[in-house]
Amino acid sequence: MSHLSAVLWDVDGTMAETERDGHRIAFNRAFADAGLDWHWDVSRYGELLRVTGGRERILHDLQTRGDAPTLGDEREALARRLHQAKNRHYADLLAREGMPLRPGVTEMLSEVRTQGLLLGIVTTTSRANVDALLRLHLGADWARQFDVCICGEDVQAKKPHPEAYLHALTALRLSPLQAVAMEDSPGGVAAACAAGLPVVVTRSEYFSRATLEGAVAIGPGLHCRDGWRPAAGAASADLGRITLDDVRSWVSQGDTVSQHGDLDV
Ligand code: XBP
Ligand code: MG
Repeated sequence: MSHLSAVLWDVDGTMAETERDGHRIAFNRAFADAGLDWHWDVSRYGELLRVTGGRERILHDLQTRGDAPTLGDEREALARRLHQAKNRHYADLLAREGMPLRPGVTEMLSEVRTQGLLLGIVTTTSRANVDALLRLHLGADWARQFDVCICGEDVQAKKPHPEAYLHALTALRLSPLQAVAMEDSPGGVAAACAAGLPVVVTRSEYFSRATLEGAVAIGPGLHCRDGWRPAAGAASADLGRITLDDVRSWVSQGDTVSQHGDLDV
């Protein structure tokens, strides 16, 4: 077994399926508020998820629109305004309608805490969005339950750049092999790998068939033991979910797996 000291969590897609029925809806509400008849449907939003960061995603989409401002400064200002409105709608939507954590996440979080490991958030979403989600499940003082929380505002370069992970390791005074990243997307895996961290992938809706390379384990979610590569061992089989011991075992094996999907989003 490795001397695993910390578990670092991505948020969107990994802790909760926030994209399709959360961020996407909030973007569309922000467009409507601004009097724009733009709409990101489920499929278009999947394509746009290649671009990390909501403001960056809007800027990317503006390049395809004939009715977008042509001057760079105006585009930047519009993207910033729409993104701020989107985040307000996102917080409102979550407060009103809720947003469940993915099954098995709560159990893993409490196992990590109970066994005395450090717990971190490493996301490049806005801090307000992390707050909107985690206050629902962990209370208004959720941040106290984490030893580090790196968000989009804390980095110059968003994932797949490793900066967010490198900041977290520095803050925790750990070397990459003392921690593990929990991720769901190719960009997240790339960010963690580039920081030298082992990564466990719980595939999310939008990345269910995406190509993933270099993870220590890839599976459908923490709630089930079937469908994991490498297979989950026999040790925690009676619990019916992925446990911290499974994660430790994958990290200490140190082998990496790749899955080449038939759909790259
Ligand atoms: C999440 C993102 C974010 C969210 C929207 O990436 O890419 O852009 O879609 O949030 P990760 P913001 O799961 O790697 O953190 O609008 O705050 O960017
Ligand atoms: Mg993610």
